[in-house]
Amino acid sequence: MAEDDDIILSELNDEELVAQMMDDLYDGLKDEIEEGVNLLLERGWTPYDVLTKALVAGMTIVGHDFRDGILFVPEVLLAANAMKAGMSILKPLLAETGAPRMGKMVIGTVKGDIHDIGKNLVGMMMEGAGFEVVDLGINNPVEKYLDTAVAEGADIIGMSALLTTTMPYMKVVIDTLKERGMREEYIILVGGAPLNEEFGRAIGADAYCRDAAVAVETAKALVARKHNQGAARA
Ligand code: B1M
Repeated sequence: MAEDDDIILSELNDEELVAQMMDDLYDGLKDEIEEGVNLLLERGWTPYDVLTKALVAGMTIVGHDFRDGILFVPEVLLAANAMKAGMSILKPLLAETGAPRMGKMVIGTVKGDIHDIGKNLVGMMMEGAGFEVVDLGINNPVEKYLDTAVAEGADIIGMSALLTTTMPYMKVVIDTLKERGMREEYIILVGGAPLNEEFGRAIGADAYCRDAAVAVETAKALVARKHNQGAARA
C-alpha cells in the first residue's frame, strides 16, 4: 500500500506500532512484521507479550474477517506467513528461559488438517516452559502419533485441530491408544479453536487447552501428578 511505504515503524510509539503491526499482519507484510517484532523486543517487551499482544491479537482480526468472507485463503496464507516469520524470531527467545526439563511432548495437527500456527505456538511455549517438544507437523495419521510417542518416550501427546471436520479424528487416536492398552502411558492434551472442554471430556482426553498458556499450565500440573502417582506406587 502506498501510504504504508511512508510509515517509519521505528518512529511510532508502542501503541501505534502494535496497531500498525496488526494492519501489516492483515496485509501479509512479512518484512514489516519482522521489523515490528524486533523493535518491540528492543524496547524491552517480553517475547510473550509481543507474541500475544501483537501477533496473536492481529491474527484474531484476520480470523474474524476470514469467517465473515472479507478475506480469502490467499490473503490468509500471506498473513499466516507473516505471523510465522514473527514467531520464528520469538521462538529461540521463548525457549531461552533455562527452565529445568519438565517432560517430553509429541504434538501435531491431526489428519486432514493443515492449520499449524496454534500448534506451533503451543510447541514454542512448552519449550519455553522447559518441555522437550517433538513437532510432528500437520496432517498426522494415528500411527504417526503413536509410533513417535513410543520411539521418543514421550510423556504427553498433544493434538491440534482447527476444523469441525477434523476434530473427531482426535478420538480415533485416543481409541487406538486404548485398544492397544497404551492409553494410561500418556497424558493427552487437545486444543484448537472449534474444541471445548465438553468435547475434550467426551473423546477421553486428559484436558482441553483453550490456549498455549493453558496448555503449559495443564501440562505442568498433569506431569507433576503423573510423577507423584508413579512415586507413590514405587
Ligand atoms: Co482455515 N479455517 N481453512 N486456514 N483458518 C479456520 C479454522 C476457520 C474457523 C475460518 C472461518 O471460517 N472462520 C474455518 C473452519 C470452520 C470450521 O471448521 N468450522 C477454516 C476453514 C474453513 C479453512 C479451509 C477449509 C478453507 C478452504 O479451503 N475453503 C481450509 C482447510 C484446509 C485444511 O486444513 N484441510 C483452510 C485453510 C487455511 C489456511 C491454509 C489459509 C490458513 C492456515 C495457515 C497455517 O496454519 N499455516 C488458515 C487460517 C490461518 C485460519 C484462521 C484464520 C486462523 C487460524 C490461526 O492460525 N489462528 C482460522 C480462523 C480462526 O481460527 N478464527 C481458520 C491463530 C492461532 C494462534 O490460534 O489455531 O486457535 P489457534 O490456536 C490457539 C488455540 O486454539 C490453542 O492454542 C493456540 C494458541 O493460543 N491450540 C492448542 C491450538 N492447537 C492446540 C493444541 C494443543 C493445545 C492448545 O495441544 C496440546
